[in-house]
Amino acid sequence: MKYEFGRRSFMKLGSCSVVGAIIGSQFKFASAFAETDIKDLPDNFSGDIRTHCGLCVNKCGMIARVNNGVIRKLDPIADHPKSKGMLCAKGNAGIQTVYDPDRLKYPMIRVGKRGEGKWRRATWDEALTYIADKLTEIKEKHGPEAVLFSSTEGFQEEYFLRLAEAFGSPNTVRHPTLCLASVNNAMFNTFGTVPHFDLKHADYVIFAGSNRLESLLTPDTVDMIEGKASGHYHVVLDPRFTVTASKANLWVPIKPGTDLAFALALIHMMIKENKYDKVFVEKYTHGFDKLAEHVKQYTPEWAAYETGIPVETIYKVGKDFMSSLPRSVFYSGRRGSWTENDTQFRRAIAIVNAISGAWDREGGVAPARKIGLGEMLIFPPDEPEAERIDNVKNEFPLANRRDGVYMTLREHALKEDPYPLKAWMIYKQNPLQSVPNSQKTYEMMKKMELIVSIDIIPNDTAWESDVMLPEATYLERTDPLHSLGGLEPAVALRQKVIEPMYETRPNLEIMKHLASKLDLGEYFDFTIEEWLEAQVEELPIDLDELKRRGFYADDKGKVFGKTLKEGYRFRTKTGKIELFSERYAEKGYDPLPIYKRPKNIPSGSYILLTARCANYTHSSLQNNEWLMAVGMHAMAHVNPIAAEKHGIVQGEIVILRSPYGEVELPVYITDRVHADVICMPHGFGHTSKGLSIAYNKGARGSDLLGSYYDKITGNAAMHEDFVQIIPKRTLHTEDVQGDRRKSRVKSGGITG
Ligand SMILES: Nc1nc2c(c(=O)[nH]1)N[C@H]1C(S)=C(S)[C@@H](COP(=O)(O)OP(=O)(O)OC[C@H]3O[C@@H](n4cnc5c(=O)[nH]c(N)nc54)[C@H](O)[C@@H]3O)O[C@H]1N2
Ligand SMILES: Nc1nc2c(c(=O)[nH]1)N[C@H]1C(S)=C(S)[C@@H](COP(=O)(O)OP(=O)(O)OC[C@H]3O[C@@H](n4cnc5c(=O)[nH]c(N)nc54)[C@H](O)[C@@H]3O)O[C@H]1N2
Ligand code: SF4
Ligand SMILES: [Mo]
Repeated sequence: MKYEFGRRSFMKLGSCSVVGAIIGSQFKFASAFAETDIKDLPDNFSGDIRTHCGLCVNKCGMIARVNNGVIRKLDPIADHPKSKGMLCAKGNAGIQTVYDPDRLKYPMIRVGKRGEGKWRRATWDEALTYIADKLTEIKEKHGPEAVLFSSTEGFQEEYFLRLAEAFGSPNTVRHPTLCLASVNNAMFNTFGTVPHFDLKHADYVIFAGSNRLESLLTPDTVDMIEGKASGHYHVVLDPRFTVTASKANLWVPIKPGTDLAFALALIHMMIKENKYDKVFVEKYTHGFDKLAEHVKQYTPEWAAYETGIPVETIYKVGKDFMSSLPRSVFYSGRRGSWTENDTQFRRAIAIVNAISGAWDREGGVAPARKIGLGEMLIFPPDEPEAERIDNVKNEFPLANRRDGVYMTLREHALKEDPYPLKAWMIYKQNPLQSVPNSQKTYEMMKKMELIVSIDIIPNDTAWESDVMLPEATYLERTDPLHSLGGLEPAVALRQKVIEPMYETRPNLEIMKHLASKLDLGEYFDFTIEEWLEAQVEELPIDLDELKRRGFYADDKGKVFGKTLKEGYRFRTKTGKIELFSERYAEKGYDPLPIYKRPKNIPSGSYILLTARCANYTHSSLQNNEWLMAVGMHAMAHVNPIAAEKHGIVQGEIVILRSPYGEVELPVYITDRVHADVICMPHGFGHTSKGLSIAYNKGARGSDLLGSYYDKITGNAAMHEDFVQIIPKRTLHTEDVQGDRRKSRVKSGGITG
């Protein structure tokens, strides 16, 4: 399929930033249907339908403009409390998700060797019979625990997890231990809840990483933009000069893995200078004296040495943070899969916010609200008999058991410890890209007699499986309601805006059909409409009204202070905000965060970082032609000092080599990246030949990463790896993207 204007001219509109609205209006919609057989398009509807985007975790509210069964345009819902009028570039380009000629259209059964790409089209009945027979055989021989069910969040994920439960397998593994398990654990064990940040009203915000203008998160992205526009001060600690850093008042290019030193020094300053909120600390927190004693050692001078940040900058941030209290916050971040000590870093962030007096106030950090939903009364499956293969209960006693621990689960599976895994059911996940150390994932796949992937495109992992099952996309299916928690909560309805194309089906239909073949039909004895009716029961509006509005929000807005009322008990061991974590102490973890210096960088090597770009979600959207047209960014970002050391020139192809693998990438030399670091974008380098656009563009980070993880939560530690850079002495033929921001930045400097 051809797009009608050049990549370069489109890039001028602004790449790697929030350019959604522009994209939506620039493209000729007719181009979306080239090569799609018109007879496959249902033509049963014209009009606007309110629904929710499904292209990343955010679930932005949107309006689909449909004409004669064809989606013409996607627009944001202006007053949606979660997305606040935002529909990002990806959201706008979501039409292409439906009309991508490469999408999975029919159930496919592998005929050649795994990964060879030879498939035959099957009917649903045939494919599901094939899967059910194999699963039954495995269950009889090895028990239901021999089947692994892995998945990533999504509105229909609960039906997948329900099938796992009904089947009797304890082995579910979800995305949190690749993502935010450390953040959640640290927040929960400090506050008894995972709080949200009022970025719209906070006068002073410190972001560590948390690249909110590229790694989009609603409502935080919109709130921070509005906060900035009204004059708030933002500090970004990041080894890269990100778009977020470029809009901040101060960029602090910190040495990776040393943020805990910075946070401890901030606590040190707050206590030493008596700028913490004494009344609050006295009344609501536990363990202050121990904290004060503990942080005496962590001076700004010491932190300057560890982090590479000039000591004056640390003092300046500390002073400004303290003088803006209580409207100063240290933002928690989302992806905490950084280092082996990440949970302790997030604990230090929690402690800053706990002693600052910003808790549960406007412009501070507060518990999320959630709107209650009714529940469908259905038959609950029995608890699985077998213990989990990853032994989370004993190895990570404070981790979420149902989420499992990806990194150690794979080790257990490889060693068949204490039993083998024989089948792998995958829903909405691409572990070959998203789990570090792809070599080990391939090894684990070899152990499997059956691999099934339920996806919408033949992504890398699906391509290496035995059966690919095509789910209908988020625009073609009606999902269960979701109550989106936050400072301004909402109930989101995703309803189909067109009929499912080809032979795709919503996951519920897939699960129902498979369950009936496994003799588990009784667990799925309901329809999506019945499910919705049961859920909507608790709301003050009925389902028809909800379908018209697309979402429900109460009129309370942001509510602060509930936890400050007399007699409130925090859900921690002591009932108070725990500066000193009693649960950590009980389980043998450091109850106060202790700094651990990152490993020394071997000579000639660099810390590998993988980063997101606003135009892609992980490894999901690289086959979206509209988004690829905006700019690919699949380059190794290298600091000029490193480039000079290795004699590398702009645009040259280099090999990045780690102990686990090597990849080739063109180089982009820029002082926007710390001299100790090589950064590559996450989610590129697809090996699936089923993806005609994404195939073999860029490289996969998972091929270079090892198997490190955080000891408290098991969260993958993706910034513990080093790579060598080896020039190939060949030039990349495409133009290297111009460094438009260069003149405004100096490495190690301050930008405003
Ligand atoms: N466009 C887009 N948006 C997304 C997603 C997506 O795939 N695409 N994914 C969503 C999901 S699931 C998540 S979890 C979030 C993730 O959102 P974030 O938590 O923001 O995660 P990242 O973008 O991975 O990392 C943010 C920044 O951390 C920096 N960094 C790396 N190491 C260090 C360090 O040691 N110290 C400091 N201070 N900074 C460091 C990186 O350079 C990077 O710029 O984004 C969400 N939003
Ligand atoms: N190197 C590196 N690795 C990382 C990260 C990183 O920054 N760097 N980030 C980590 C983080 S924060 C996270 S959350 C994980 C995410 O890990 P994954 O959840 O594996 O993320 P994706 O790569 O987006 O893969 C999602 C898959 O779901 C498919 N899909 C999309 N929509 C649908 C749908 O409606 N139905 C079905 N059935 N399938 C669908 C997509 O085609 C894709 O194959 O990755 C982690 N891995
Ligand atoms: S892809 Fe963009 S529009 Fe869609 S949910 Fe995510 S942030 Fe929102
Ligand atoms: Mo994530």
